Amino acid sequence: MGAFPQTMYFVGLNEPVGQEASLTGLTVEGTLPPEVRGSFYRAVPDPAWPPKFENDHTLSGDGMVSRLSFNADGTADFAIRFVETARYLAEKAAGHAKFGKYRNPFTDDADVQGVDRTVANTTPVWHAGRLLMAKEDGRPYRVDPKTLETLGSYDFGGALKSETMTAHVRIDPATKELFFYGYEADGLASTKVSYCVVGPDGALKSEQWFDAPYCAMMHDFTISENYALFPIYPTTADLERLKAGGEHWHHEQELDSWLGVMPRYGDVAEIRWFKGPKGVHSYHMMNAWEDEAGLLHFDACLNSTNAFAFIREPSGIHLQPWEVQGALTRWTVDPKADGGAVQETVIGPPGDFPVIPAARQGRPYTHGWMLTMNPELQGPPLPGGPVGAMFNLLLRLDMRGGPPQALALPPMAGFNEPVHVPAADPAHEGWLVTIVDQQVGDNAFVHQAWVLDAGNIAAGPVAKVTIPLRLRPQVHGWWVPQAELDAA
Ligand code: V55
Ligand code: FE
Repeated sequence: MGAFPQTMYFVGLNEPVGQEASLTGLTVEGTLPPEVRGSFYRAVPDPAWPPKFENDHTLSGDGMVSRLSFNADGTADFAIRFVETARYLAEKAAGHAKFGKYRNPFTDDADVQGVDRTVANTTPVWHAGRLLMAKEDGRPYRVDPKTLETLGSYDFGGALKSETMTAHVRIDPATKELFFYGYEADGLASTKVSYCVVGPDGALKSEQWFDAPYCAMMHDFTISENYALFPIYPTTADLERLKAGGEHWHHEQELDSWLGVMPRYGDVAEIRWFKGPKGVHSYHMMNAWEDEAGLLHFDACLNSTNAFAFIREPSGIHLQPWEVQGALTRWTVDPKADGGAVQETVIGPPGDFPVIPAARQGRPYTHGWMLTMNPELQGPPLPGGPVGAMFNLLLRLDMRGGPPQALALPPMAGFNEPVHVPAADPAHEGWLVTIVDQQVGDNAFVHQAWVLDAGNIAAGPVAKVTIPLRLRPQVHGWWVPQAELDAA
């Protein structure tokens, strides 16, 4: 078979690695806070084989699950393995790619028609003692949290009807319930969306289906204490286009966005649709919460269009990356109203990968962290990731309006999405753990895990671990405290 395409999705930091590894006893430099004991799981797309199509991109990469464990003796372990999906195994048996374009099974080899084609590459989700590797186009794969061995496709013990579960779930900090949804729940380009609640014991308690206003890429959603909120942005799928061998997604700049709101334990028939601006798009929401007056606030990293060039370009939207406008944006609605328009307020800078403490999920919150591009950087950002440049500024935002705090990286270095680790003292904001990639020479990279004081990120890392391997950029991560791993 051929080589990987020499496009930005497969060169430099994005060059496929495909190397499974297990390292123990790595040195932790600095002072590791005692609370940072457990495992940081990461989902890393990494195509095992050169793609069938030259225009392939990051999101099709086979999922690898990675674990960075902080041990009792002050050392760290690192491991990474492929998720052995049905697709990965079929291509491994053949010795080359058999599945075609991103989310277009009509472009697959005839002999793999009907084989589960998800790549489980987006988020490691930990709930009720199970680790699931999720991607929005299919059901998750369960993996062993210790060995990272693949245990198979997961359907909640046969209970789940939906063919999909997205990679963005929400866990209520009080009830420990898992809230999730799946779009294109009964097939390609369908408007059917499943909405599910899983008990703290891991049992699927409810699954309801509703129709979205149109078939949209519903990458993330939110819950508040009393509501479930489903944003719809106009990145849309079309079955005829797929049958003709086209792209799964086109962005439609002239189509309305929507926010669907329902009581989180209610009936999907109660969903009220609030209208947002035309053409906007968000991958990730920071939080949703209710104020004392009963208004519902929905805080998202909103952009003027889809952030991914490989979605914009086939849609006829030709923009340079810096022409995409963005801001952390609040949509406020009265959940008791019968619909209407969202009230929009800019509350923060452009960027993505918002993080809050798990304990503030769905509640009013005082601080959030996110990644952005440093407007003052005197040198190039590090090329990599699905957008083409890695974020190089970490921000701590004061949601009450105080000034932000920032940690900047030098040119040719980038942050992956941090995870938040709570501190024992509730007055302490906890810790962030993030992988920092730095280019140090011609196709030479250093990858380190940094542990930061979440309340004082500007001080830089309190501890660092160098991972002596080539690492591809992650998508999302998850922190699992050691006590939860021991109990599972
Ligand atoms: C995203 C990532 C995906 C995907 C759809 O980051 C959207 C957004 C890694 O896979 O399939
Ligand atoms: Fe995501």
